[in-house]
Amino acid sequence: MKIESIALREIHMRLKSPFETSFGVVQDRRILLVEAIGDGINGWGEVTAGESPAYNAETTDTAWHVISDFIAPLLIGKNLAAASEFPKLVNQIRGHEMAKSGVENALWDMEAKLRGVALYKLLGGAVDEIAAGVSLGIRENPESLVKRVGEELQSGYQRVKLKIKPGKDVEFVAAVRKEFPTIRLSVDANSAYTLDDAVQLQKLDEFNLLMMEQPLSWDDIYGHSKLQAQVRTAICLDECIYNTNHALAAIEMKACRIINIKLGRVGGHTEARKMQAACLRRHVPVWCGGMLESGIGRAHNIAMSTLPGFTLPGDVSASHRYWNEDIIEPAVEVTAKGTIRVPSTPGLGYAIKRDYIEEITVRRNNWTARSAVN
Ligand code: OSB
Ligand code: MG
Repeated sequence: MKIESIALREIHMRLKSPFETSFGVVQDRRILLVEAIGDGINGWGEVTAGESPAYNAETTDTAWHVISDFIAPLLIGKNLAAASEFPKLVNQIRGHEMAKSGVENALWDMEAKLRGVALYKLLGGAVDEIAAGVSLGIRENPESLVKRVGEELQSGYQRVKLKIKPGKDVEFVAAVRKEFPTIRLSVDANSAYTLDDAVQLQKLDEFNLLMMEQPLSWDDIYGHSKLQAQVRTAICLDECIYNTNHALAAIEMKACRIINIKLGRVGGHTEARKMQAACLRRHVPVWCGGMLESGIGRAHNIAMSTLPGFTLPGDVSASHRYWNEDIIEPAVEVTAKGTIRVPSTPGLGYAIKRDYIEEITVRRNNWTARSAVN
């Protein structure tokens, strides 16, 4: 797989409605797309960094910098036997998992197309349909949240996750649980609590939640082990886990009983597969998290969710929940039973709407291998 050309671009997309988490509100997304070309084949990846360093340390702009000044110059002109060789190539670059993931995943799409197989098959996925869930932003009041949950359930979604923060937690969860006593329900605090809040978090135990996601600090695995000993609800780690070693430390420390795998946060498909396999061996369920992705990131999430071990519904939902117009065709849709069918054509399996992408591109950077120019 000769990497003859790399194109990095920033696109602007507006979410249909603002999404509020404990760390802020977002509506206007600044998304980086990576297109890698070689051997007459192209592949697409998406950088899932946020606009500000509030979820993790990366941003759209740090990823632009790291890809432009470090990753692309290393990769251009290289001949890789497989996309899984990419992490070794960029090993000298510390951190910046989301920047790396955007590039690596483009190579996975490219490799799958070169081999003429669907990406999910190349990854080792064994199912052609995945379970879909939704993540609901923080709301003004419990009534409007309950109404929204009802609408999502109507669409078939198999699990509902509620964003919470101090002051907007127990009352909201109680209202939803009262209206929907048997649904699969979870909460996500995005690091909004401290160990001093253990008594408050214990109150969530009565609602039979599937999990509470990342209640404590984004980098504190040890703190979560202290909390997990004090709550009955399974803790799921998101922000804390950016490689397989972190996952193993968390499992050994009993800091969580479930792990959320996000391609961007862990640096791409290669590390995600490794983590998935390590968790499967230890009987720790995993699921695919979301980062308000465009269709390209979503398509990668769908492919990853087919791997064994992804036994819980992910935050992978229909395109139209996020965007008036997605950048892939067909848009991602959810069946009445709350599943997403996995496309079987080579690569990501969706058509890329290049004209629309051009329209919403605000800046670009291109690299071409020297031999390709001559
Ligand atoms: O913690 O899972 C999270 C969105 C942005 C940043 C962090 C998170 C989220 C979500 C949205 O929960 C999931 C989605 O893409 O629908
Ligand atoms: Mg989360």
